[in-house]
Amino acid sequence: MTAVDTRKVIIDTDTGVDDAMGVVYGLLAPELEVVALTTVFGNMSTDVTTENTLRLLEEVDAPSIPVHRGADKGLLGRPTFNPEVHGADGVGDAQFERSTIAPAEGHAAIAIIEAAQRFPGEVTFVGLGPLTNLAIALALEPGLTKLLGGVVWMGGVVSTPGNVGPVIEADAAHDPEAAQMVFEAEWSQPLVMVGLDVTDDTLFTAADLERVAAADTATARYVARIAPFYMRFYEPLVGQYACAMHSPLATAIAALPELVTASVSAVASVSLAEGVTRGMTVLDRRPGQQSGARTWSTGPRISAVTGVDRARFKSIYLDTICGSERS
Ligand SMILES: [Ca+2]
Repeated sequence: MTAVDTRKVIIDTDTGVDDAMGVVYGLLAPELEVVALTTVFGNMSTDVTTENTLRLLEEVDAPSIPVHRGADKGLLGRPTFNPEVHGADGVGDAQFERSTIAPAEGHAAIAIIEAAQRFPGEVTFVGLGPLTNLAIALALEPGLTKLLGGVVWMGGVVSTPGNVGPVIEADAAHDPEAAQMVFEAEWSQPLVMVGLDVTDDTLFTAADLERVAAADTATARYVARIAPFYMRFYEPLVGQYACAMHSPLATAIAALPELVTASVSAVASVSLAEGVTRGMTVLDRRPGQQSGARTWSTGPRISAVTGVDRARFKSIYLDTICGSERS
């Protein structure tokens, strides 16, 4: 084995099934060092997502990773939850016992700022839910744009259908104002958006579940326990017993940026209007804007992922979760 350069990350999560599947990968990936987990509302209330995150750490025997509780509603309020997608407990009705570990002191937004100040330029923020905690941190410490090493976000969609509305993705829809604040910030590296364009057809299949269920690791046992409910939700949507690997793919891209095979560099904004487009991520892809021949929009560009090496990702993800050597 060759030594791997590790990247420090904070994973901000609204734990949920796919989020949990992403977090456990983050904990095991040799390229990543998880300095903290921060929780946010989204799939479920922050009480539930925090409990699920703490319980996850116990299940996979990583109880020393600090978990900081974060925002329980968007900047403009009105939280809504998705128990029909993730189960009444948010983790596939897996019936876990309550966790015995407590959240760490301090709000998620403060934890993000403190970690970035402690390791300037070294920490990547990996967002798996609404961007509320990062937006609050940015408002409290505008220098965060330079202190963080990068931002990778599972959310939004460029040119494929939405999920919680015709053109909107759940994490963007949960807090459009926060996403807009984060998009318009001048990050030291362009924000990497891992949206439905690439996550919707990256599937965890029945065969994958079978392999994970047969593997003898705590993480594999945990994933095999939470995934079935989510797979049943997705079954009529994708035409097979399988689920989208939203958060696992984003977490893996934070670890292995070379998994990205195509992306769009564009100025991005979020629709804040009431109605069917609220939360829509809008990228300026007009002719000339990409080449610089015309500057239709000004401001920081994001890098929206539109292609990934899906086979490589799946292989790495499953090997990691199952405790196998990477093939
Ligand atoms: Ca999420």
